[in-house]
Amino acid sequence: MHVIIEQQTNGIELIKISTKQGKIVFTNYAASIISWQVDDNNIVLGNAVEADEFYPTHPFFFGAAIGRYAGRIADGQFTINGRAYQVEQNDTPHHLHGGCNGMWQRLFDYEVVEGDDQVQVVFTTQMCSAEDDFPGNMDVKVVYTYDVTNTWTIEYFAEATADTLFNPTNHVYFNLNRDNKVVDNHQIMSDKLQMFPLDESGMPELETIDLVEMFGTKAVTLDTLFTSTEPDIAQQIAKVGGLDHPFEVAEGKLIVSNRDYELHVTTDMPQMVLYTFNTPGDWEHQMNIYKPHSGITIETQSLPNDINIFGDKAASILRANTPFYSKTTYQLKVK
Ligand code: G6D
Repeated sequence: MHVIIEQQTNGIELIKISTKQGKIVFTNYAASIISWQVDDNNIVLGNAVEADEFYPTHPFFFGAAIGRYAGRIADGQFTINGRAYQVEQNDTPHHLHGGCNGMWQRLFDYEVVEGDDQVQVVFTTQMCSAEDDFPGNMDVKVVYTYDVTNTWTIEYFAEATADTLFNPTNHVYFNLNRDNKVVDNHQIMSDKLQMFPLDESGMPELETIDLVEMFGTKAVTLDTLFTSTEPDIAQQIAKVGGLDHPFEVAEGKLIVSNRDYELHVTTDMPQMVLYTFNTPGDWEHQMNIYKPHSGITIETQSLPNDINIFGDKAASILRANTPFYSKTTYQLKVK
């Protein structure tokens, strides 16, 4: 294992880790993953060359740690212990991904811990109620481990001073294709593929669509979804131009694959949002080289807006002075 730190401007540092087969690059900006090359194929979207210009500017959450809350909260409003809170409506009229003072917009402190078969990067930051209007201040630690089995592990640790919400994720976009063509050829596979439809306001509804039953297979190609004439699916795909939907999979395990690779995702979070980068045109910038479906995110998290759906039973509630822990792994296997 080999680690190099590269300093760019704006306080941005790149942490470049390499093994015989793989190279992964993280940055202290939003504790982001910037690139992940296995056999010289980069499987994540990002920009290592101009990271210092790119990351503080783009609006797509590339590879960023997201928090306090991944996904939308309807109208930015929620109630905990009978008290109503209003957080930033940065995705009018909703709250999205922790708002403009969220984890995706800050420089983290970090420490590198080198072992024989793995390297860990321990990122830390503090979230303050005065900055983002969520209740309580919170210490957050995000630990990335990269090892010789081509596995990237994310562990989240947090503790808050008041009852609050915490629903972290990572917004990495994958594209397993060597030629970087769109991800429509990627397959999603699990014993259970339950898709949560979105209502008119973009919030998940609880009557899930069972894709395994609908398509009679545990491995569904994205193109099959995008061109499906099943009314329930066609309507959902048309609504957002692809996938931007929560899924529940069997035992938190999902495999995303193309002809050459299998990405094995394992999580202890209850759901995951699959987003196929449907509207990259929203950013007019010379560094925007993306087209719709250039990548797919697998955002392991609890259901967006869960606090307004399940109330006191929402998985995203974190009680005061109670440690939070969650783990997600992405392992790349060459076929
Ligand atoms: C997210 O779910 C959201 C999308 O709707 C948004 O457009 C994207 O981040 C940038 O995953």
